[in-house]
Amino acid sequence: MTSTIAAIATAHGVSSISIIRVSGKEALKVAQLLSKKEQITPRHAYLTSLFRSDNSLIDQAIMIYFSAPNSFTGEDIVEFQCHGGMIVAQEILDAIVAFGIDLAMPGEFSKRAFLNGKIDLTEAEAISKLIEAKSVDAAKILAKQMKGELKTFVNESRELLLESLAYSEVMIDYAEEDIPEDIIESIVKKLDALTDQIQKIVDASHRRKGLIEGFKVAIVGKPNVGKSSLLNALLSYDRAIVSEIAGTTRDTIEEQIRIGTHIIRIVDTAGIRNASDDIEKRGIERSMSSIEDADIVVVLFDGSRPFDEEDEKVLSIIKETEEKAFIVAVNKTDLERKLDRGLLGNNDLIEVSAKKGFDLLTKKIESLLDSVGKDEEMMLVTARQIEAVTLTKQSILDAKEPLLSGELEFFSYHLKEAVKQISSISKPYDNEEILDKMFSEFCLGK
Ligand SMILES: Nc1nc2c(ncn2[C@@H]2O[C@H](COP(=O)(O)OP(=O)(O)OP(=O)(O)O)[C@@H](O)[C@H]2O)c(=O)[nH]1
Ligand SMILES: [Mg+2]
Repeated sequence: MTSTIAAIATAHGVSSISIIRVSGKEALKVAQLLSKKEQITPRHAYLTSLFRSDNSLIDQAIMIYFSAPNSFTGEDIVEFQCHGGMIVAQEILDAIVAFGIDLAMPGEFSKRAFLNGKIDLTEAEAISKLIEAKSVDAAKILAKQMKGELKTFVNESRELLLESLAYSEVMIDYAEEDIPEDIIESIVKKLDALTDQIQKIVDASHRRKGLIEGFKVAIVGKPNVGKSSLLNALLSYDRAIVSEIAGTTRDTIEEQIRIGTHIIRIVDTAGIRNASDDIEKRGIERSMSSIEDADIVVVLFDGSRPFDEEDEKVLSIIKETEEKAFIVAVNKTDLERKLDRGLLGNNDLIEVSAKKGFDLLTKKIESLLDSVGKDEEMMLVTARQIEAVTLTKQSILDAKEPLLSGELEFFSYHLKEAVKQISSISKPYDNEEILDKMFSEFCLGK
């Protein structure tokens, strides 16, 4: 028998209310013991006092009972909305545990919802990622996934594979007959379309990963151009040390800020130059890997100094790293201009001053980020989902060769693999271990 579990479902810290969730057979009894109410009607919000087992008062709270199977987990659930803060919710949870109820593991409520058929894995993962989402665009995409968009794609792909499989199985039974050319052609066409679609979804999901995890924006340039000053200005506080000495920043500094509807990670880096100092060299190595890791690189130049060899070096690095989104910005525009912009190539230049203003830069970053999330097309939101469709695609490709050479047993074998892989997105085939791993990444009380 599964135990009854309880957890605080809201974040710790100061808040106006906190929610405690109890799920399982004993949930109703917990509600009765805590509130001292005999009759509790499902889906009715009770304003009630809650008591410890020694009858002392804990808090006044809203209590709602959802009877199985009409609840998130499919089990009996009781939720208490109590006063917020660090203490009350913990006191209520302690009282519940004192009645012999278990503490929930992270993601255990969602796992029960899955096991009881209330949600499939794509919906569970969408819920979990929605909590982490770093942009409004991601929230929109995930809301659609929660409503079953990915589930529908999985079902339709599966149908298509099963149709081809069924045809092949029938033909195996009539081994002496040749398969009509046009039928093979139409199967190949359908399978090609599916693998193309899968590849597009995988590519888009990689490109748009930052919508959920937060895009990374790195500020790079030679020493002393004002990278750390710009970081501080973006954050509105003095996070990084700024000085007129070149080579001040030795290590990368990463912080979160909100730009438009996105929460991004902004990285200040050590100035790139031919350093002789060992520590500075290591810092510069980190600057180079920040360029690799970043979704957008802001390449900063100092407008108050003439273009020099160090600027040249920074420019050559951008040229080597193709397919990255770069923004070329000229800083210190509040000072007299000494930089010959013609030397910066054909790049669009954004003028900023860490001291006087940098609106054009934040607008440019915002528009680049918006363009990534603009079309709310479907995306895969976990490594597990990406792996499953990639394996599906591989199995379909493996199936093509034997189909063309008339080896239908092999074709069927690979197609069955593909069906198994695509189905695993909604329901994994070798259950328990995958489920435990997946749900353990969810947050507590979810
Ligand atoms: N007038 C003016 N001075 C600036 C501006 N931005 C930065 N500075 C000055 O330029 C100097 C270098 O600034 P930093 O922010 O430390 O430069 P950095 O690029 O981080 O330098 P490293 O960490 O050495 O690579 C400091 O004296 C800043 O006060 C600006 O927009 N206008
Ligand atoms: Mg610096």
